[in-house]
Amino acid sequence: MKLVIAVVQDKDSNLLSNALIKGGFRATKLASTGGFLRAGNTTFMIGTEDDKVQDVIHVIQANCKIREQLVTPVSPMGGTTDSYIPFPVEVQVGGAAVFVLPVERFEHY
Ligand code: 2BA
Repeated sequence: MKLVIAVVQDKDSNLLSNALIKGGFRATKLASTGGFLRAGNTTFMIGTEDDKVQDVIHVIQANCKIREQLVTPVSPMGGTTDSYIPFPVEVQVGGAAVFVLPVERFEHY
């Protein structure tokens, strides 16, 4: 068994939940916060059999989009703060950051 952990954008979380249920996968959604943007995102924990991992990844890929987001750095990249004018830069967020972990033991009562 494997545990798939996927960090996705909030905008994709309902679509992904529905697609996982439709695909017969069990999932838990956690409210999370990105360390870089400090904005809300959603973390899915999906426990599944080894041979279904690729199917789960396909469902995630099909339901999570890449989006551009503007972020204003709080300090200059390595320079002095004299005359520093914060300038928004664009970063690409998503579709999803996916981790696949081995599960040593799973019990369900
Ligand atoms: P955040 O940490 O808020 O990152 C949002 C986006 O900002 C990232 O998109 C990436 O494009 C950019 N970014 C992040 N750290 C950066 C850095 N040090 N320098 C420049 N740009 C940076 P994604 O890579 O698609 O990540 C989306 C969210 O997925 C992340 O939100 C974080 O919550 C999670 N994530 C991504 N990689 C992770 C990892 N290796 N471990 C744990 N969580 C991860």
